[in-house]
Amino acid sequence: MQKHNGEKYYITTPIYYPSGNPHIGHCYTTAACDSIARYKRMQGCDVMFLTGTDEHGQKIEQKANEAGVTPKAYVDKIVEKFKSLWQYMNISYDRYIRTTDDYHVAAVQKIFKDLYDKGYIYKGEYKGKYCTPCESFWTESQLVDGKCPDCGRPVVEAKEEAYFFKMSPFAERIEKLLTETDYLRPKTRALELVNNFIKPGLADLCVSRTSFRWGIPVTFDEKHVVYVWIDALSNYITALGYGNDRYNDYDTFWPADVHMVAKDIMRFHAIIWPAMLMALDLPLPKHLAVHGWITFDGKKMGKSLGNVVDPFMLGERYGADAIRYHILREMALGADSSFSNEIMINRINTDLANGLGNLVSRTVAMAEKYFGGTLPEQQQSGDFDDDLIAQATALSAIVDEYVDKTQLNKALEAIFNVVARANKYIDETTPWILAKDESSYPRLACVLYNLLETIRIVSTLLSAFMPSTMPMVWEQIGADKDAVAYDTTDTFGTLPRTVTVHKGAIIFPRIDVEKEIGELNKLISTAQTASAKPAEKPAVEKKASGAAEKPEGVAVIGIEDFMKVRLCAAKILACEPVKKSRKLLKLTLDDGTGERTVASGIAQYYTPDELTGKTVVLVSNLKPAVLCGVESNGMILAADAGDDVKVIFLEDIAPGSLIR
Ligand code: ME8
Repeated sequence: MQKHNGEKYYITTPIYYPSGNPHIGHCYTTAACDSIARYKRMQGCDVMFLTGTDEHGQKIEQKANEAGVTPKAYVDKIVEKFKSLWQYMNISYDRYIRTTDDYHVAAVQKIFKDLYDKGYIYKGEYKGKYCTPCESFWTESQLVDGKCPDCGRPVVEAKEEAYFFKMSPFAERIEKLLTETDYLRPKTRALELVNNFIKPGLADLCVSRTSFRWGIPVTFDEKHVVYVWIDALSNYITALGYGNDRYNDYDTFWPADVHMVAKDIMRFHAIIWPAMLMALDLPLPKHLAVHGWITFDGKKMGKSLGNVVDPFMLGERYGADAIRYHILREMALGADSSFSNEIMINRINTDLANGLGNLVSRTVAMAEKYFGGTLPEQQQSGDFDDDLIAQATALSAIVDEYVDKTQLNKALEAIFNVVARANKYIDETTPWILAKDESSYPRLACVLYNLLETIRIVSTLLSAFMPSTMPMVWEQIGADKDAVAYDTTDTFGTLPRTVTVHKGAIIFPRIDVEKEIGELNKLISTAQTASAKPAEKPAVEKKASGAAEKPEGVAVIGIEDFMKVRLCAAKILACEPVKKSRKLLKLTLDDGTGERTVASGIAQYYTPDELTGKTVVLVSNLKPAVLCGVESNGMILAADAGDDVKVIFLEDIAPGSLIR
């Protein structure tokens, strides 16, 4: 149990581009930071949680021109949408920065000038490949198939007078930061950055532009505006008052504890931001947590797909907390997470309606039915209590650790393991049988008390993740404010023995899966039609006469079906035969996010030694199955080579890397 007594804690989301409406991808990072901020406040930290919008740049200027309004009028409207979404999602940010705010503008001008005066910014001419949507220049070697490595869109040649930020003086320190410290999470990404960007020689960064006006003017050369990253990244310090008088929190909160971003902007936060801070002689942030993308039909959820999975629409149907829970539970740090309505609805049903919801409603209903709502004083402990109590009181320490590691899916998994344990406890103790015999009432009261205490602990910890619904749980279990303080979560016995419960509404109603999917599909196809670009001709039509024939009897599937299969690299950490089987080997795999077990039918073709240490292709989203007593979580790919079976081995690919 951590108690922080006012210790400072500073967490930030990226500042989002208000070039289109916020979507579920933005919700992920923001809900994740919000949950951490709330958790840290519960632990007693003095938290600063910053979010905001990154409002300058060519793309916004273009969009505003298209809409026939000024860039400021354009962003004002969208910023309102971000703010109302955050309100709707119950995001408890302490500060919202807009890069068009005067204090930020003045501070960025000062930072730019300081860097120039120190000799880290110089004037040159930029020639290169430029991705307009990402506002990024790329070197030839960084392009993927000639296209932008971040978004996959075409790049154009660009050339203009520009100021540059010298990166090379910081290369060595940054390499050390990435490889020798805990700055970047997950660490597996460090190698990729070092190999792709640092080893080939860090290119200087273009930091001003003359070809558009919607930016912060460079004070000493007014035809230039500050270009993207010095403006955007500085927000993390200007919002605290660095370089301005608007706030006075820089000394209190800097360096940040966590910057959270997705992998699209990892490079800027892992390399450029530390370099800027080094150049300014400022301390570096403690951690950069990089998560993957929420994808839909295999594509990154982005503005064009935004209305297909509109967070307001989902929230209206299931409640903001259910959405928060689903996205936080699905995304493992570092890996992508494919958004599917079906998985979301099933998860809401399984974890929230059947798991937590049922636990609360059953317990409260039994307390009302058997004791009129108020438990009697006299109680008696018995079998199964110790295990439940041990698991419930150990939970906060586990959640603390996962929150500190920004592994929120694991924190939620741990909490729901205790929910499952409590539901099992009901089956083990059979309160309905105890209720038949008056002499068992003391035991029955004890069972219900233990359940209420477990619900109290679980819901207190969950309130950081699902802040709207947990107060409804507290109301039902008769817990007042003091009973749901974080520092009561590692002990049993906080609720009064004679607690009174209050039956209330069902917190998470069960969803009729089939009906709901039907309705959602209708909504989605309407949204897709509305946002559809002219349809591409089917691939088969484009093929010349040499098009490959598919083998007979093999169904053709669409890319959307293939994309449902999640393939990733996984390293075999250990391997052993399965006792009851001649065919199966039990593999322990590192899938980039943690360990998992897979049973594979290759015992006749490989010895454990031949497999241990190798990296293989894992189908990581197969439903778990129990094979000869081993729970198998996925499948590894192998080729059928006639009489032989050959596992597909990968070389130099980090566990967790997606394969498609
Ligand atoms: O990059 N899945 O703004 P942005 C998960 N202004 N997270 C996603 C996501 C998805 N499909 N799509 C977006 C910018 N995000 C710059 C940042 S910071 C100094 C400047 C989230 O509007 C995720 O956090 O493109 C990602 O890094 C961020 O939104 C990008 O937001």
